[in-house]
Amino acid sequence: DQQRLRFSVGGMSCTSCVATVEKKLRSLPGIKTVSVNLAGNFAQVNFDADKISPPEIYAAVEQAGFRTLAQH
Ligand code: 9UX
Repeated sequence: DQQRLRFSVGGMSCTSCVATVEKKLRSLPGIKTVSVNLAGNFAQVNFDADKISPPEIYAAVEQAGFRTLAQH
């Protein structure tokens, strides 16, 4: 099933940071759409829950050097 996930991303201070986060997210299996908001410090993805989970998505962004926090 496709699901939407929105989460805070800490440590993005420029458009290059945004590009890094977007590239990382797009490289993951099961990610369908990616939107990263610099001013709002958040990211939103649509993903296939059969292929990837939110903790795996957060871990990938953190491996790229940013902090994540789940949003409700
Ligand atoms: Mo440029 Mo963004 O060094 O943290 S990539 S500020």
